[in-house]
Amino acid sequence: MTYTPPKIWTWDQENGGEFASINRPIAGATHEKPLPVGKHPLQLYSLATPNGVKVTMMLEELLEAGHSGAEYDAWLIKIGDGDQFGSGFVDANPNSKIPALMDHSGDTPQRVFESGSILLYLAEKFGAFLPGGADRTETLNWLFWQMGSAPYLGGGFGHFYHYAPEPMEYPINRFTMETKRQLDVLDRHLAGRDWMVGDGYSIADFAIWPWYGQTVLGRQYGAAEFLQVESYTNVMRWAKMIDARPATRRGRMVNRAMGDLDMQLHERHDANDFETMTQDKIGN
Ligand SMILES: N[C@@H](CCC(=O)N[C@@H](CS)C(=O)NCC(=O)O)C(=O)O
Repeated sequence: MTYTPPKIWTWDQENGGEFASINRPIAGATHEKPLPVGKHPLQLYSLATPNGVKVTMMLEELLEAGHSGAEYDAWLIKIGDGDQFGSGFVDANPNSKIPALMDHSGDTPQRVFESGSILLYLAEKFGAFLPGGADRTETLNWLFWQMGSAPYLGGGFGHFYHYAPEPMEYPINRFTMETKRQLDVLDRHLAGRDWMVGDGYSIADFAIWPWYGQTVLGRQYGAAEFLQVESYTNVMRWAKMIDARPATRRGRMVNRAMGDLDMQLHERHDANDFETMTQDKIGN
């Protein structure tokens, strides 16, 4: 099947595919909807996709480490329903993508969008998970590596292997090649080391684990066998180590709206919510 692009591209709203109902060639709000604001200074508007989980696993680790100022309210943004195009959300993130954070602790509310910017903001605010000196630069190297790389894994490989209306050899080959190359980059880097940078947990791990760690753990796109994830032994060891942490489990639960009901905490307002407010306990 060949395709000849027309002289001018036009928006075909009926072109199908998993995300046809939310994809648009224009930005901005589609409807008026202020964002809710809870009792804590930090207000997170998110969904437990890998980009959302980066932030919730960091917030839960901050709390676990005793940073009580990291208490937060997490509100569910259903991107399939178009919540990211509400006026309040667009004010928090003009790019209409989760995660978005509002920090109300100062004189004027501070918006923070892009998951990498949020991780860096929290690291600097709490003086945690970002080492100094040469390791700071190395942490930022890997943070920015993730921001540039994951779109090939998610938007490229994941989209064409899992979400596209039909399998297409050319894009699947192209993005599988790149995804496996990226996994090999990580596997070589993680040989003989526990963490992405230095000898401790950092925002580089928070950024990379939800995408690449969860891919080798077999949680993404039903692609574990296709990608031969077991062969990335160093990534696998690191992924399992982080997966076993209680804060990782809590971070994965926050704003989760699919899968096992006991893992779905749609909104998080209090540390006890993990015990009492999951969907298996409160139903729909
Ligand atoms: N570079 C962004 C990517 C965020 C992103 O792609 N979020 C997706 C969910 S994982 C989203 O909100 N999609 C909604 C949409 O595209 O309308 C970040 O790291 O924060």
